[in-house]
Amino acid sequence: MRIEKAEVFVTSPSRNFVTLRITTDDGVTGIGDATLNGRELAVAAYLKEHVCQLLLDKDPSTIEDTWQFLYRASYWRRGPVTMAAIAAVDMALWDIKGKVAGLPVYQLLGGASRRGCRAYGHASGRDLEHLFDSIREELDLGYKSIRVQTSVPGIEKLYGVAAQEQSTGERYDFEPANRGTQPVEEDWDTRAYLRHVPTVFEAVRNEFGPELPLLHDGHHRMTPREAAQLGKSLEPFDLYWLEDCTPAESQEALRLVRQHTTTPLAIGEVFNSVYDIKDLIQEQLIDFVRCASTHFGGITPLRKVMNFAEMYQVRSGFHGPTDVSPIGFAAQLHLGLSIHNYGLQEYMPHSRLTREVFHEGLTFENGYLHPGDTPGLGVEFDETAAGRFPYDQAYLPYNRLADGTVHNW
Ligand code: KDG
Ligand code: MG
Repeated sequence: MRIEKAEVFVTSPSRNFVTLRITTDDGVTGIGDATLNGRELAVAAYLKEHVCQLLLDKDPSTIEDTWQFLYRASYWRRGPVTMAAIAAVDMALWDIKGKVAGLPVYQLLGGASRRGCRAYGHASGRDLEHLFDSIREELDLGYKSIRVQTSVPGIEKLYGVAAQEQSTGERYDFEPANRGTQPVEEDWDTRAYLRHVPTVFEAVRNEFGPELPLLHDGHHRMTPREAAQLGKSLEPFDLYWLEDCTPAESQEALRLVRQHTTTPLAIGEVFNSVYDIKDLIQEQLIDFVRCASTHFGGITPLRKVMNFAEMYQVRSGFHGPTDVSPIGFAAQLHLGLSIHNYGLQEYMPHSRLTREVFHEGLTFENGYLHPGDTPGLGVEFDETAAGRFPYDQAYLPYNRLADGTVHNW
């Protein structure tokens, strides 16, 4: 069997997605996710101009070799654009292998290690009343673990706090990439944040009791000392994890945080390579790997990292926002189901329009996700539906401090 065609699609059903479709000379197709939020066309061009032609006439069964070829032969390794492109090829080849074998991908990865993958939902609110309502809505939907984000007095616009009420059903709006030619500016004040967040977790614990696993995302905004302070002040509220407390480029930052707090730490959604995370795992500076198959080079390297992490009791917590397409999401769900050291999966259901283009096979029942038993990844890409939603430029928002300085987020 040989690869006959490799095509790239950019479509925007609610938000932009980049999809690679590989077709074999036997007519088998495989699909992969190459979406890089806010920089989509760079990956589409990388694939179209530099990768697709390299795939033609190759044997689609050689997943490891193709991965190594794309990674090593380019000389320019790593980086989000390169690794999202390689991820799409990797996923498409696993999809093909599963279809040829007549097996869902998780079976090819060793079979299921659990009945389903426990997922966490997103709750947020501009005040405690709205936050509590939001948590109750998530619990009603079946989530058994909840990420809590909150508005902060003194900060006007804050990323991750729902722009609209959840009951509209269009939940993708929680993490908006704003359409337009310029990113939206938000504001930030670390001292106000550090003062307010522990009071919110105290209130949530008092309202919902000690059992419910609670998570929080710091979006890379703190210095190591500030992150240590937050981790310490959240200890009485027993978080499941504190995510991205410091800028992710600096692995040593987490050493200082770790020395000062027992709050579990999660990081990795912006990582693209095993080299970004290996020291964090080996030195046991983190508890959860937040990498996403889409931005990490696909199933192949993420599986290696999780196997390595198993030796250090570090578990998965794969990034699952709506800018990971249903294909990328399915890819990491198959992996999550198969590995021993599964932790928790972030889950934000895709919008109705997204699901018109990507027909998902997953189920979400009683708080648990399952990728389904359709051969391959279990997602179908509807090219005709995709054509109805042309690319629409969008940017993530960003932060400035009170004096106008650009801040991390
Ligand atoms: O594209 C960036 C978003 O996916 C990210 O900001 C969402 O932090 C996020 C999360 O944890 O889901
Ligand atoms: Mg995050």
